[in-house]
Amino acid sequence: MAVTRTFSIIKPDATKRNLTGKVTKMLEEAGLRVVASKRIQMTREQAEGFYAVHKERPFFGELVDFMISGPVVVQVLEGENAMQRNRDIMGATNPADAAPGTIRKEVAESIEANSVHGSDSDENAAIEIAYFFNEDEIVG
Ligand code: RTP
Ligand code: MG
Repeated sequence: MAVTRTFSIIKPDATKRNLTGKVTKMLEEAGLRVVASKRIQMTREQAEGFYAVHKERPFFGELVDFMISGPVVVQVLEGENAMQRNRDIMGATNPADAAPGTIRKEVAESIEANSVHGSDSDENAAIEIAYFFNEDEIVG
């Protein structure tokens, strides 16, 4: 299987509770390598642009407010089939539906404060990585 890259965000609910390390450890133990990482405070414009695909959904405003409510850690993850591997360890969007052992089951607070974002296709991973990182910031 090919080694690929995906994009991850450790969301404000997790950074506020000092769980950056715990979440990263779970990603690493799932076979993903952090090849780029930075802690940032997203601007409203940045968050709206990132979530533009969800613009028409009823939760868009709350989602943007939440994503700028504190620092996030944006990461590029590398591994075999990285996008799917990351989605598997993240668990279902709503932590109430997430399987045991997944990040959202172990850490998340609610469907909004669900601790992590992960790209949902290889195509979106490339777009999302380029939204936050220059190629020279990624060291594989
Ligand atoms: P993500 O994009 O964050 O990795 O999560 P996902 O693919 O599992 O979920 P998606 O459908 O893309 O939704 C993006 C984020 O919006 C929030 N959300 N809130 N209140 C609601 O009904 C609702 N539904 C989704 C979640 O924080 C979700 O991660
Ligand atoms: Mg999504």
